[in-house]
Amino acid sequence: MSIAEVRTCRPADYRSDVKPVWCPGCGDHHVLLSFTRAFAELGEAPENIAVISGIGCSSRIPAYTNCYGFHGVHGRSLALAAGLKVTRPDLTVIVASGDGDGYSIGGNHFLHACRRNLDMTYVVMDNRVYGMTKGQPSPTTEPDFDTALSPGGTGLSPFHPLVIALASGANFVARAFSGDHKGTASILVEAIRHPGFSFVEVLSPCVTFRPDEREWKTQVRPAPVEATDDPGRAARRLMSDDGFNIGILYRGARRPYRPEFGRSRVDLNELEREFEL
Ligand SMILES: Cc1ncc(C[n+]2csc(CCOP(=O)(O)OP(=O)(O)O)c2C)c(N)n1
Ligand code: SF4
Repeated sequence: MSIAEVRTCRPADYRSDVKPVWCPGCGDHHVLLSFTRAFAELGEAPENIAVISGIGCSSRIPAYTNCYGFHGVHGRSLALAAGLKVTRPDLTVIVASGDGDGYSIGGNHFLHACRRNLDMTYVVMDNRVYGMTKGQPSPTTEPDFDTALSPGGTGLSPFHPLVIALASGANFVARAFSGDHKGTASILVEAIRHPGFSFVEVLSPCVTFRPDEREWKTQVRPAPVEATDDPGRAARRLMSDDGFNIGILYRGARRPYRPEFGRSRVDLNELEREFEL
């Protein structure tokens, strides 16, 4: 888009008039602020951006922006977004999800979206719990999460989204913290600008069902190392960190999937006629 077409550049210009219904203190309020800050910094007009989501508290985010939005069905945001990006490659496509939506029911789409490497940005607001449905453990919940819904803890190893993204072919991998909304906005700007499938995990506390996550603000820290273009090195770093290093971890150079790769070279009407009895 040319500079002449840039019409808005204040974060408030990207907000809709719908008031968020998130609990007071929910990290997702800050993620919304980071979205609008990032859009303003990019100078992209709202009608050139599409925010696509599934279902969950985090997935309410499209309604709170004035960009194009689609609040889809649980776990299917990436499939929806892929269809949109293939059809409208000119749009900036941002996909918003939660750890339940994106890693459980949507887990298979996650793998293949990384592999497919369409030029879009996937933001997962990870609160390590199913917030909207009142606190069930999610794929990223710690094994000792001991509640009435998971007595004695789950005893299950948490899913490692960043390592899985790297192994599956994501072209940009980063971790952010919602409380650092300026830092999150900068990471989002880089993720959106980076060609191919960019994955940003945002640690976003659920203060209602995980009040312990209020402590995250004392646990997060800038990653002690620069981003690498070596997925193996990035994966080794991730396997040895405690999940609280914030920053861009990996910038890859894989060529994004271009929609024209899949375009049929045959005339479909002709093909249909061939099969007519
Ligand atoms: C097919 C289907 N299964 C289950 C649900 C119920 N459901 C709605 S939101 C949700 C969990 C959302 O958790 P997460 O993605 O972590 O988002 P959060 O609410 O924590 O932001 C579930 C299981 C649904 N809406 N549709
Ligand atoms: S239930 Fe948790 S995730 Fe949902 S709005 Fe409240 S604090 Fe946020």
